[in-house]
Amino acid sequence: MHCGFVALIGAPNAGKSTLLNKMAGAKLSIVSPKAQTTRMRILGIVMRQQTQILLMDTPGIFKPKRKLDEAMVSAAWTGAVDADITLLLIDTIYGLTEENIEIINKLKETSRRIWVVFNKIDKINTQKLLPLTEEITALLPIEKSFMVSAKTGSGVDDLLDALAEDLPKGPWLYPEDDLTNLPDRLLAAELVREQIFMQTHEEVPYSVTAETESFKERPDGSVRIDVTIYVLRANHKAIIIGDKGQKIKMIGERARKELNRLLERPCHLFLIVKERKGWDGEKARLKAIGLE
Ligand code: GDP
Ligand code: K
Ligand code: MG
Repeated sequence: MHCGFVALIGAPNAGKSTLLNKMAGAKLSIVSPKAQTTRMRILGIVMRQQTQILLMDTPGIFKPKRKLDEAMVSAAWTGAVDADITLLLIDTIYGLTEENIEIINKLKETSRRIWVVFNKIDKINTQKLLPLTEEITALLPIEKSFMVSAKTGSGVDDLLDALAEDLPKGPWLYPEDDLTNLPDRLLAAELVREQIFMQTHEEVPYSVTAETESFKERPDGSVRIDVTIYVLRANHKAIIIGDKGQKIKMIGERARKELNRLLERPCHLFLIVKERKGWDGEKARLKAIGLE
C-alpha cells in the first residue's frame, strides 16, 4: 500500500480545479472562468494501482487585498507545505508570467518535491513548451514535467501513473471508495456559489458567500437543502435576485440539477439572499467555508 498528499498549486485560472475533477473522475471542485472561484482546500481521493493519491485543490495564488483573500492564499500555501509532491500548474496559453515567477520563488521555500504540469495543451502548439521548460528549470529544481489538457483529459493518465509509482509506502488514510473529504452540505453551498460565479459579473461573485443552513433527509429518499447567500451590498442582493426573481430562479435550478446528479437523489433546494456587510472579515463566515 502507498499513500500520499499531492498539492495543486498555481495562478488563478491555471486549471487546478478542472484537473482535480478530471483526475478524480468526478466533479468535486467548482470551476469557472473567473479568478478565485476556489476558496478552500478540497481533497480528491484517487485510487490508482494500490496507491491512494490524496489530491489537494487549492485557491489560486495572487496578491491578497482583504481578509478573505489572505485566508485563501494562506490555505493554498499550507497545502504546498503539507504535500509529499507539489504539482505546479502552468497555463501554457500565458507561459511564464510575473505571477508564476513569484509563485516559483516562494515554492523554493515551501516545497521539497516539485513537478511541473503544463496545462491547456489543447490550445497551444506544444513546440513552444521546450523553451518554457528551460526557463522554468533555470529558476526552480523540478523533478518531472508533464503536458496535459485538464479539459480533454489528454496526458492525465500518465500523470496519475507517475504519482501512483512515486508516493511513499503507507496505509490508506481514507476508505477506498471515498471520493472527497467535502461534506454534502458544503458541496451544496459550493454548487450555489459556482452558479453565482457563472451567472453574475464584475464584483458581484466576489461579494458572495453561501452557507448551508439545513440539510434534511426526507422519508421518500429526497433531501431538502436550505442555503443562505450572503452579499456585501444591497445592490448585489438585487442583482442576484434579478427582475421578478428570474436570476435567483436560474441559479437555483442549475445548482439543483448538479446536486441531484452528485448526491444521486432528488434535491429540493431553497435559496435566500441576505445582505451582510463585512462578512468577508468575519471569522465565523470564513470558518464556515473552510478557511480559518
Ligand atoms: P483554477 O482557478 O486554477 O482552479 O482554474 P479552473 O479549473 O477554475 O479553470 C479556469 C478556466 O480554464 C475554466 O474556464 C476552465 O474550463 C478552463 N480550463 C481548465 N483547464 C483547461 C484545459 O486544459 N484546456 C482549456 N482549453 N481550458 C481549460
Ligand atoms: K477559476
Ligand atoms: Mg479552482
